[in-house]
Amino acid sequence: MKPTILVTQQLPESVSAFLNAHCECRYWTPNDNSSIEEALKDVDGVMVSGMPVTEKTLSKADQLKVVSTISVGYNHLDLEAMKAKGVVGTHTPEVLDDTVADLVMALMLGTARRIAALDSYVKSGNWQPTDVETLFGLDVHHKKLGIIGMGRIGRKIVQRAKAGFDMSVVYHNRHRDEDAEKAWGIAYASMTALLSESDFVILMVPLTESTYGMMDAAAFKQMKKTAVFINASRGQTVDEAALFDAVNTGGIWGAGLDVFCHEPINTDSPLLKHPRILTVPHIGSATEETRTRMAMAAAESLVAVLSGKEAPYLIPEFKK
Ligand code: 8YV
Repeated sequence: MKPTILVTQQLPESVSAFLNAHCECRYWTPNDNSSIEEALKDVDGVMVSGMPVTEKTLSKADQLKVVSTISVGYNHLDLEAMKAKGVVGTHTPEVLDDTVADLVMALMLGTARRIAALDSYVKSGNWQPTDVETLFGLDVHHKKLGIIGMGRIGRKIVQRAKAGFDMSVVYHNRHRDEDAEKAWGIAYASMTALLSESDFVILMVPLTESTYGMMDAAAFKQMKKTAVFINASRGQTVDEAALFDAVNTGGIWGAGLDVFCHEPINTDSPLLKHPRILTVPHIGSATEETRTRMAMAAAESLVAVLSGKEAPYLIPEFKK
């Protein structure tokens, strides 16, 4: 008999076909009449994306064996509550690394060269030859890049920054990575050195207790006035009021943001009003190809767990 699973996310056809071949699929969305707790009552697995999975969510999930999230980040999953229920978690690292690194480069270039503001300017019909100087941006090439968090995505950013833009790169990480230093010609730096020396500071860390709010007023104060801050990790790693203040008072030059403390961000947020803050709606991995790869990776991991096989992408905290 096939296992029963709950799908809480729209999936590409190829992924639905794969799941249908291996499982009885049920579907649930937050607009349904039944609660998620009820919907999870008698299923063996669940596919989620950003949906929080808490102790309450799992309160009736006595048959559940696996939560498979279509994301590399898993801060929305309560791992302890899952362990208490004997449920394992899988996620989707690797398949999105290049795509997120591409978006980070786009944010760097887009912020430094003011692409969104200039697009609006041209389309406004107010293009004046004399305005040009006020629209000047900053160079990216040959600058110093500081990456906080040197995981898989960090390495992909390094490749692009080095090969494409001839940047010098420093990084800060929980663990020093001497292989990466040798392979890519990058240097380890303390947080203080990285913040005070870098022209572009990229935050690429998972959201944990120790990274929550790590970019605060004190951190922004250490940055150069000409520096650009980029965040494509999780919004809660940044004190948004401090970031706005830093850009608005000239403490730093600008910021490019893919992620926010609350998503969708409230349209009253001052972050959305500043011309040197570029924003996109959490689309780091959102290309057709990569989102399909992520959904398939999540589906394969879910089916592997339910077939008693080793899941390709078990969340590290569940590895023996
Ligand atoms: C997800 C992401 O697709 O993978 C992650 O951790 O941030 C995105 O790529 C997104 O979180 C889905 O909600």
